[in-house]
Formats: sequence, structure tokens, C-alpha cells
Amino acid sequence: MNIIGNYYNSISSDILYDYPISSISGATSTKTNLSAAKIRNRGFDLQLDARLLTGKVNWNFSTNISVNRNKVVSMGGLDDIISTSERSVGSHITKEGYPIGSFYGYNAIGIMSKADYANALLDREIYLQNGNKFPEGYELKGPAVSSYSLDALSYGNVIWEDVNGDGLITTDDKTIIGDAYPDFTGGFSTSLSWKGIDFSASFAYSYGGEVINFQDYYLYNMEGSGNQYAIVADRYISDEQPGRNNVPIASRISTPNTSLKLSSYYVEDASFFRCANITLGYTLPQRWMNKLHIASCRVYFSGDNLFTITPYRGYNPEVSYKSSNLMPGFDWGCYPLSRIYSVGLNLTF
Ligand SMILES: [Ca+2]
Repeated sequence: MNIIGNYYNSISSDILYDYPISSISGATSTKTNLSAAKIRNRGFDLQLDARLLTGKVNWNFSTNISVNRNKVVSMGGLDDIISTSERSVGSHITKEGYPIGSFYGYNAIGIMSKADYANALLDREIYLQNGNKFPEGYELKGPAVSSYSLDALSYGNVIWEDVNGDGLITTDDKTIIGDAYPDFTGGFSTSLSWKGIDFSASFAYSYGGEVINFQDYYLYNMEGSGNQYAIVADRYISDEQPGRNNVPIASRISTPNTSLKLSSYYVEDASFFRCANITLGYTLPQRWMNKLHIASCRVYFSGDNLFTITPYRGYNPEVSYKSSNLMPGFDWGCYPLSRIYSVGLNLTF
């Protein structure tokens, strides 16, 4: 049996960054050296290999687990970097004290009931009377909203967290709502052989990573313009029929709800357990081969990506649509992993 462990604590500096510049110059970014910025990666890997049986039956097993924590230690005097992904939505932030490219958006904290709505109308009166702002020290009766215009207010809308506590939901209320980095990842594999038969299987898993499932932009907007996830059947209709899972009311105008706001609604658990490969082979007896002047002959059947168990609603929890390090874990309808079945014959002369 073999056990290998590695611990590392690595600080990267002299980081290259594509600094955005005005496109009038003919380019949209220029490579800059962020000499004072510091990124830390800290973690450990553990690998265990075991020969469980040797002799007539050979049985091996190996497993590994990796834990990595990524953190921007210093931006080197630079402002936070907000990265814009699709539909001009700023979806990721790189900020001191947090992992690179953390998810950036609004935090959904509930659904507005009819009582909340009535209170928001009371707040609205004060807001309008005071010249489209609240008096100093005013305490909201209802939830904070992004607009006190009547057509934007409705029960069944999402209640957003008023992060800066100013009584209105504005871009200043965007906050860190997750990140793509798993708590730990790993895998295990086993191989078994007996007489001419060989069998191997390998599995991979990842726990605690998240993905911005931006397909929600269309599939979860309830605007009536396209197919939706099945979960929207359980949406809020009234206080008597509140639905489940905090799905807001359907609306042709989605402004106050999910579509226009990158929010915690988009962030999904991307933990998974995947069967990466299973192979079954058979090496034909040597005495048959000798007659045919063949050194060896093995037939095999192999399957890749046979199944993935995941709570993630998209196709592939390991998705990365944006190739930028600053925008990890973003899904915009990426192609799923292929499940591959192969049948083969190995001949050696
Ligand atoms: Ca606010």
C-alpha cells in the first residue's frame, strides 16, 4: 500500500491581466503586469494506492482527494475587477479576501406576500411625498424594492437583500453570492483481473462547487416566450397558493424579478459524482493464439461518462463557458459531455 500526501501554500505575484481599455484604440484590452497583486492557493492532495489481492486474482484500488483554497490576498492597489459575461451582465468579481472570479449579484431572500406588498405601498406613499426618497432614518415597513413605480410592484415578486440598507435595491446591493471552487474533489478507481478477464472502473467526484446557470435567463424567466424548467409549475400564484422553492410570480414584464438581475437564483450547486469509465476485457487463451501466429488478442468493451449524479439543472456541472480565469463556473448552454461506448480488439503479432 502506498500513501502520498502533498501540502502546498503558493503565493502568485507578477500576474498578467488583460486590462480593459477603450475600443477606440483598436483593441479591447491590453496585457498588464499586476506586479503588486497576490493570489494564494493553499491545499493538499492525498493519494492512496493499494494492492488488495495478488496471485490468481489481481485486485488494485486507488483513491485521491484534493482540497484547494484560492484567495486574492492583494489586488496591488487595483480596484475590484467586475467581469461582464453574457447580456452585458456583470457576473463575477475579483476582490481582495475572496476567491478569484467570485459570483457577483443580488441575493434573493424571499417572495413578497400580499401583506409585504401592502406595506411596500405604505412605504411608497412616504417615498413619493418626500420627493422620491425616504426621510432620514425612515424604517421600511415592507421589503426594499428597486422601484416604487406601481407597475414594478407586485406580490409574488422576489425580495432582494438590501445589502447597504438604504431602502432601495440598486446595483450597490450586489454582493458575493458564491463561487465555482469546490470544497474538495477526488476520485477512485479499481481494477480486477482473473485468468483472461480484466475489469476496471473509475469514478470522479466534486463537492461544494457552484455554477451560474445562465440558461435560467431564458429557461426560468416566466415571461411566456419560451420553454421553462418544470419547477416553474410550482411558482407563486397567491398567498394561498405560494408554490414551492421560492419561485416568483409569472410576469410578461420580468423587470423586478429574475431575468434582468443576476442573482442567487442563477447559482446552483454543481457537486457531482460521475462514473468516468468502465472497461471489461477478455484476453483469449494463448494456446489458441499460437496456432494463428498471434502474440496476443484482447477484446474489450468500454464506456465513458456512463452516468453523473448531480443536483445541477444544466447539462454538465463541470462547465466553463468563459475561458477567462476571472469568470469560472459560467454556463450558457454548453454542450453536455458525451457518453461513449467503445468495443475494441487489440491484436499483437
Ligand atoms: Ca440598497
